Amino acid sequence: MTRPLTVQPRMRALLAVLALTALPSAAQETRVPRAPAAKATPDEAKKFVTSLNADLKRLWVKQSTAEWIKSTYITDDTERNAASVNEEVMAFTNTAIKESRRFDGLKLDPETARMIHLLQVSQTLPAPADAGKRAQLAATAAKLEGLYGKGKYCGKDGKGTCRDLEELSDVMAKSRNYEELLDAWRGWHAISRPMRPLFEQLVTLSNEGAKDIGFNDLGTLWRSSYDMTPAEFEKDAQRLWGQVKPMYDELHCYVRGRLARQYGEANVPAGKPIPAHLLGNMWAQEWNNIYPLVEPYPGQASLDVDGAMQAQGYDAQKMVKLGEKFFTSMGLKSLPPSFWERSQFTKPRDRDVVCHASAWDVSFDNDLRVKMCIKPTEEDLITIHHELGHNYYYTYYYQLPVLFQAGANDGFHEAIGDALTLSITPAYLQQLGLLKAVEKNDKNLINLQLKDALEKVAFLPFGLLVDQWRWDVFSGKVKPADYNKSWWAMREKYQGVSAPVARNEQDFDAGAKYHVPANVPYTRYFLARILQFQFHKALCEASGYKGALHECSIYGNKEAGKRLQAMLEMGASKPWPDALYAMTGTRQMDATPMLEYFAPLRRWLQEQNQGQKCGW
Ligand code: X8Z
Ligand code: ZN
Repeated sequence: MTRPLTVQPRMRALLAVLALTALPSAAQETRVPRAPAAKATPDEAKKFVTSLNADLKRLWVKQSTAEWIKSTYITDDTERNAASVNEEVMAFTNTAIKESRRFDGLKLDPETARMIHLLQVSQTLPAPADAGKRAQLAATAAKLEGLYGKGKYCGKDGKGTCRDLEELSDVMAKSRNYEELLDAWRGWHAISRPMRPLFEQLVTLSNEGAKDIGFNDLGTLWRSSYDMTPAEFEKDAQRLWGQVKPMYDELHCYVRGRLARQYGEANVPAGKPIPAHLLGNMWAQEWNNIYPLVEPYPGQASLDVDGAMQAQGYDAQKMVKLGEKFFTSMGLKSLPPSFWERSQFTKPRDRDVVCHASAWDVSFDNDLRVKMCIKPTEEDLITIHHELGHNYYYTYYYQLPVLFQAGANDGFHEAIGDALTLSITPAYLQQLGLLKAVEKNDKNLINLQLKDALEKVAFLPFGLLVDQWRWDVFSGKVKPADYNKSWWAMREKYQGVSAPVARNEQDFDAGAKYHVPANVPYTRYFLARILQFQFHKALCEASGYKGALHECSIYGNKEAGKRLQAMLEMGASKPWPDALYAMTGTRQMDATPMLEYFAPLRRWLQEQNQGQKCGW
């Protein structure tokens, strides 16, 4: 589909379609296709990608239709149906990739060469050539996501009222009671225990699939879609982490000190990791919900938007309209009527659905949708902008051949909507009547920056570690017997958080995070947190803005809109450094704009942390 979540897109596979005469039929996929006697030519390669695009489109539409139905109505039937289409797609893709190897070493035109490369790295879940194993992998993947979507906690003895992730997350966000938080945390982390054997199977089978198409393991395949070698990409991700880690450490130190005041030194000791259930979020990935506990200057102008949204009767429709208006204010087009008819904005009362937000173009033809379970909160308003960023990418590249219908890299896709949210300033919110006037002074600035940092900076290590862990799992460095131990080692190393109660290898805490059972790569979100500040800076410059980066807003600016649109229209047709260059004038991902944005907060944090025992 492509896109579940924007993205799962890369499970593309297709049916062996007759028109693709160069490809062996699906029934033959178990043998490696041999080159025909005649030598392959560049001209043949061109024809190959032309039919490939047509066939992929047919298959991906079929696949994302099945995925949409499954995600908005989880049953054994819809799971089996989606798994069967995924099987078809995986079979076709495996065969097509092998066939494309005939063109290795030929001098091809850049478009054809890029399409062949994109085909080879297109899957996040490649299947072994063996039909039985392929069917098993597809069924396992569907079950895993289903277990997550259906997850509920019904109290310690299993006999209480059952609560789903939305309800438990609400506790994590609002409760300040240590035990109540622990209960919600523990309850949700129990839903992933039954995933463990399925996940193990998924690793084994998809690794076999990756090998079959020429990659060492699945992690290597995932790291191969960044227009550099997998080893270079690993290094680049660590380089970016090195740029931002000092800022994260400063935030961690300050927040830990404030949490110790709230929950006591015994619960939150200095110099030690923070218990993972105290940060306002099930995975401690974003900390904005504990802003009231860590507010630098209480008594200054309120930054609370939730209250105003609820008081003013903001519903899902109104929130999405507001999101769309941000894009149209920059001169981008309106969403098509079908978006409003076909999206799922709120959680249906009568069935299980995948609530995790996602954006779709189901027919790869401007059939835009979002799937969310929207609540009237600022957090969901931000997520709506995030999802619409995906939809706007889709709408500007849907006329390209399907192999080019993707982000320049997957981090770009995740960064578009987020970049725009950096312009959701107090002044903008005030215009909407969602905030009272916020006077421009130093204290208000620090309050505001800290609130932003709780979302943007706090996320960075989590964004990185999910795949650091999975890459080790896929490479075999981490064995199944150590899944949980190694997960917590990563969480402690990067985030400086610890499990709030003893864990063991019956637990499968990584599985309590959507992207693990749903098999969605996660490094994209780490990249996006950094890229969005690069985009923001470039769009501000395009708009003619000259002041401090953290004060810029591109709302309503048509020049910024044009610059953005030009990049969106490129899709994946060029290597990502070219797209980045078109947008920003640089060819490297770089955290400098993010550091520049948060410069005032960093000075303040450094003062606050003086004399503290930072680190863990
Ligand atoms: O999964 C998402 C989006 C859909 S692409 C809602 N995000 C990550 C997460 O929720 O863990 C956005 C931020 C990180
Ligand atoms: Zn996204």
